[in-house]
Amino acid sequence: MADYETILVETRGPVTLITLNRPQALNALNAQVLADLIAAFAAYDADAEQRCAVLTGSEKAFAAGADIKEMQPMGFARVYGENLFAGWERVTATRKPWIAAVAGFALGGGCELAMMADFIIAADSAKFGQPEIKLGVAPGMGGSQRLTRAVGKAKAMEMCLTGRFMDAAEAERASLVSRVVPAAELIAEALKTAEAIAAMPPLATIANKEMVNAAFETGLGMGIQFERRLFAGLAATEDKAEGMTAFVEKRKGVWQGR
Ligand code: CO8
Repeated sequence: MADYETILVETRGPVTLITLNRPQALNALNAQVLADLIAAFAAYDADAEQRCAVLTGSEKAFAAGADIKEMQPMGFARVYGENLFAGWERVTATRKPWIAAVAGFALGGGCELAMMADFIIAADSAKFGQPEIKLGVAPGMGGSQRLTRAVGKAKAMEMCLTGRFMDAAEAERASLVSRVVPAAELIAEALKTAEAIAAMPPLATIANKEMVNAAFETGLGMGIQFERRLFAGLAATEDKAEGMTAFVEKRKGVWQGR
């Protein structure tokens, strides 16, 4: 397995566990973290044995934001000219599913990174926020768009304009996270969920992810057309034949990924 400077990567059977590991900076996201995550997610996506991933941080912080010290000297020419943050699109291009397991602070870019995941499982200690306004800026890694789509205008606007944090209970009520678990159980719960996903038929897994994501990119009619086409495509897979036969024969399906 490749060596990374700012993250730890381990595999647990078909599940890849990626842990942000810059404790001295509360996992602030600098250029090296981005490079490491791009490489780790690309390796995960390319490995046919790996079927679901979990991204997590520490007990204290999932990630406390983009690295403010790195951004401090950057003016317009660098931010715009170098297209700062565009590299995160390579993380969101991951085709296979991944879960963000969030404990502690998920602020600014940290909240935005969590929202890039297919869904978030939060520890009861989690705190989400977009406090960039206090630095004279605004979300730069998709937060103004993903947070608004997740929690609606009122909460997103209030969080962006005041920088206030949302705790785990509110995040669950607002549908920012799929569920909240005790902090001590966060990793075990996230891995258990990832294992359940990893046991699903591979092509159907990718199709389900693409369908749900299409809801954020298209109108209802086009989205339903997209779903119908992809659904029809799944009907041609061996795993569909196996899945339905296994149900009728009252046994578990055995997936081929074709
Ligand atoms: N960047 C760099 N270093 C950080 C960051 C960060 N985002 N967050 C924490 N750290 C560092 C601290 O500087 C400190 O380092 P040191 O010990 O060397 O001084 C160390 O991590 C520990 O942090 P604290 O001592 O502050 O820990 P506390 O427990 O007292 O406080 C907080 C924890 C509340 C999370 C606090 O650290 C904090 O407020 N952090 C910043 C949160 C924030 O504002 N995040 C948003 C960042 S901006 C962003 O994500 C996108 C901006 C896009 C604009 C781009 C324009 C160029």
